[in-house]
Amino acid sequence: MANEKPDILIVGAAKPVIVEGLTPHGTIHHLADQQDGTAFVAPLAERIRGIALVQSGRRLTAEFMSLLPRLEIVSNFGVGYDTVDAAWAGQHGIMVTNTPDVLNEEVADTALGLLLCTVRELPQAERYVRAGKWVEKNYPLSQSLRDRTVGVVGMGRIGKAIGRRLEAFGVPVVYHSRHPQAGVAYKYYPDLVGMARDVDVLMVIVPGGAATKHLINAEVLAALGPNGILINMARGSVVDEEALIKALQDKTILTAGLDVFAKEPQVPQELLAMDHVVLFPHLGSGSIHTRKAMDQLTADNLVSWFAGKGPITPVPETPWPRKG
Ligand code: 8YV
Repeated sequence: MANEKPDILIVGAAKPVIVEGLTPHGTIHHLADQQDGTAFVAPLAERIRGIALVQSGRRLTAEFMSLLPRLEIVSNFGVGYDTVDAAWAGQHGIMVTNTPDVLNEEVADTALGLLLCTVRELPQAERYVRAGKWVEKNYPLSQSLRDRTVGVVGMGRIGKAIGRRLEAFGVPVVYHSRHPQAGVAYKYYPDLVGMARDVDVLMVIVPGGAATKHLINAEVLAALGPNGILINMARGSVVDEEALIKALQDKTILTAGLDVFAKEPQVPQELLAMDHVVLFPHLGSGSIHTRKAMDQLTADNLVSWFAGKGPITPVPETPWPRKG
């Protein structure tokens, strides 16, 4: 069976680069979000050896993966893989890959865009012009980046790319992460509340998942204070959204720029009602250029695996070569 063409399941969006990349190398099945996953895989369960998880509303749980006894690899579209129970996969010999690096610069660009939009009220000013209000009077003066220090929460690959941009903007940067990062000269805060107290902007760019759930809570927001701005480029789960709404309503913090939300694509009515917050539809990596690179890497991980060459970008829970 060594040369058998693998059966590969695409869960979520059947994007052309992924379908075309995989088709010569496997038999492709497509599970769309609206279909019943358990019923769909039942007749295929003994055959499926690979999964591409692509911008899906579905999570790959232990329960779902255990329906597929021959599953070898899950290739996740996106650097964030809170969508896959990678710890369970690792314990059961299933490889998990993601799409790191190819999106670093794009997400960092968007982070700076969101920061500037929020601080300088650029979307509101644009709406002002379109509403014909400029002819009546000038748009009011905004806040500035010039008198602010940014505390980056999470100094991974994208955090570093954001830091480089902020440096070029002449904005002081400090950071918080679980451990100090080698080769990073910015001041390190082991304590997030302590950092929030010292800065005027929190830029959140940590992975999602249980370890960071509600990391940004009422206490952190209170420490950020009435001049503080929260920018979330990470995952909705990282911010306690209820606490954030309350902090914005009570003016505990000044404002927020959000690319991600707890229950996407639903955005709480309370946030929609606030004109001073800036809301993006999770578009951090969403350019044609970068999404194509992510699509390609999603497919290439599977192609490489089934060619016997191992994964290209395994996640830390499923190291390669395998340990022990
Ligand atoms: C994607 C992302 O938009 O890579 C990530 O982790 O958040 C984004 O680049 C997302 O994965 C799409 O589902």
